[in-house]
Amino acid sequence: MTTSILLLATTLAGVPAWNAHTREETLKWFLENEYGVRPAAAERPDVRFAPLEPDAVMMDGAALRKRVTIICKGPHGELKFPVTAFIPRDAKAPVPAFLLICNRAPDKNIDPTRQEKSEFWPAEEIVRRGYAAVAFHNGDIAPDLNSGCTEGVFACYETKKPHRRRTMWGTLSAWAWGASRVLDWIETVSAIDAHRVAVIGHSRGGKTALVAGVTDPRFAMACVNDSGCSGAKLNRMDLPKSEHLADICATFPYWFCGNYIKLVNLDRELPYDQHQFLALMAPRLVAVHSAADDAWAGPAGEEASCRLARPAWDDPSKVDYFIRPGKHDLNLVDWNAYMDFAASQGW
Ligand code: GTR
Repeated sequence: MTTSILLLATTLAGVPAWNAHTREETLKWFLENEYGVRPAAAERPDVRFAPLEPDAVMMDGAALRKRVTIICKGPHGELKFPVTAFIPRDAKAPVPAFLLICNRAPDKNIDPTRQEKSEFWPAEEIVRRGYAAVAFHNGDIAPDLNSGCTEGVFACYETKKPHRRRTMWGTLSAWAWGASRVLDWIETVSAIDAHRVAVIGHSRGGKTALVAGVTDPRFAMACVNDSGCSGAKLNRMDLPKSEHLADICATFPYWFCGNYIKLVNLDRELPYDQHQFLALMAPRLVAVHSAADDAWAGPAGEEASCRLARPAWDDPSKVDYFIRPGKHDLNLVDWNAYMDFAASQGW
């Protein structure tokens, strides 16, 4: 016991306080050095919604399915992407919603027909518990490829240049931007309470859910699942089997802005650490989940990050940390825990 406390104290030596800088300075640093800065036109987008199919009663009468196309017009082009929502039909008042950023095959995981069901998006169970289940596919916003920064939403808001600006938004920021456009639509749906929308994602989607929550204060909750490096995980805690900045920048440099590469191998000397990004969710709700066998994501680093960020909230119960047995995944155990947390907060 004493040894483990000592070990923890040594590994976490030098972690900056969550409030080492002002909120504005902290956000600016994370945008300019990690996730990138969106162009002004993308922050004030021209958005329209068009029905994709007529509304349909589904799930044996329990849900109304809405499908829309979200259309965003940028200075250089137009982006259109589909969204599916299942809304409980028996609610007396507008319901809270969980908005999934789906980073897995959409036909298998967010099937609007419900012929294919997956624990990654247990829409029937979400509806049964009284929440709207909303989902879109990250690849419809920008492809998960190193060439992606010239396609999708980037092609609408950026001119094609041979080199990316050092602070140009990466794909995590682009996918998070997509979640905000879905929230624009949710604000027009009277059956959903737009003041109680949780943005949720797994792994790269979990990092994205955190970026979405931090950059869009309209999200009342962020559910950050197995997000690991550049998500909830603290960089300072050196967990040998976990992903480091050198790994993530070698494989997925385009998820970030160009400046991030400069921080490779500085995991333990950075002026900021991820708990300070997490703390930018305050005073809103945040739930961070880990899986015990997910060494690559570094569960201990995700837990420590929550512990160090928690003082940013007057009410520490608004930061939930949960770890379940098993591997890297988003499954029904996670969903039930996210929904239990939402219910515990009166949702
Ligand atoms: C891994 C990556 C992680 C995580 C994961 C995923 O390969 O190194 O950071 O994002 O992919 O999204 O499945």
